[in-house]
Amino acid sequence: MKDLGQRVLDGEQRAIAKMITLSENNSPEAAREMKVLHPASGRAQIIGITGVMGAGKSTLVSELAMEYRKMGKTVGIIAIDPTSPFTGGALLGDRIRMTKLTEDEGIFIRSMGTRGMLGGLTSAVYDVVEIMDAAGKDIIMVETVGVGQAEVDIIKIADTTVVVLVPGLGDSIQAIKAGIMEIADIYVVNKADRPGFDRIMAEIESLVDLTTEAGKRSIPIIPTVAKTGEGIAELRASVDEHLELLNGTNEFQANRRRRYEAELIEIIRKRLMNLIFDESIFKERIEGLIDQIEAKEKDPYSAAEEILSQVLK
Ligand SMILES: Nc1nc2c(ncn2[C@@H]2O[C@H](COP(=O)(O)OP(=O)(O)O)[C@@H](O)[C@H]2O)c(=O)[nH]1
Ligand SMILES: [Mg+2]
Repeated sequence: MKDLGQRVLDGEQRAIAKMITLSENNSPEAAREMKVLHPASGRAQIIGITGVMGAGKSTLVSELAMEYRKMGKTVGIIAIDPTSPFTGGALLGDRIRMTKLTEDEGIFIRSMGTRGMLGGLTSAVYDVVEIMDAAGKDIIMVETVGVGQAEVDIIKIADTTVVVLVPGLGDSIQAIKAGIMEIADIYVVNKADRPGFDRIMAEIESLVDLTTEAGKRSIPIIPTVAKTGEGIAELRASVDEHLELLNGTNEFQANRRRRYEAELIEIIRKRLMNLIFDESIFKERIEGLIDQIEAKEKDPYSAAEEILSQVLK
């Protein structure tokens, strides 16, 4: 039997799934096999899809995946779900909806919870992108729910970020104002079949007009009806156009560098946190320090310095 890493490089679906699970569980085997994958990564085109819950992101991702399959490209999909506070498990909805895609060998889908990183992308997402990339997926789509830090984190790994908006949601413009706007390479106005479509189109158009600097690329706005596949071909063309732009300016390579930077920082952060908070020798020390902080015998900064000086010595 070949090693797991080698089987991932061969694009074996079951090996990819196992590798992702190992990496989510921070297993030492994952760390070993990830080293085998790195030389083969960095080729995939990464598309981030973000927007509020219910905007139709999963539907859009499924349709876009089928569009890329028609062109003979292989696709990896990472759906980042809000974590249930009660079970810590990812919601199953997306996965069920996507089952029609799972019979296709050219598509690999993985749902991940957001557990682990307060509001941010689950830390394993960098590994999962690296795994799918090394496994030879041409396109990797990362779907994330429109709340908080995850949206901002996604630009660290996406070549093209698609922000999905819908009519009839009073909060769409607010969501844009809250920071989604800066990360959009393409706007999609989905549910173009619904009332309020003209209004939101006009809102986004004037927003784009207002924010586009003279002589600069203005962010495309693509209307879609994801449910029927309408506008998907146009979206695909717009994503590819953006990729060409990136390639023309070496931005694609700069994105790889940003992604590896995020991955490196994440690995170090994870290892340090594990070392400090999981090792039993430190656990007792930390409990003792918290007692002292509570009793005002020590302040948190001095306590942190004590722990760090032990780790770094
Ligand atoms: N009317 C209409 N409904 C849509 C459209 N696209 C998706 N939906 C529906 O919107 C709901 C939420 O879709 P989903 O893809 O799960 O949204 P997500 O939470 O953003 O991933 C589902 O019931 C979809 O069938 C569309 O273009 N028009
Ligand atoms: Mg979804």
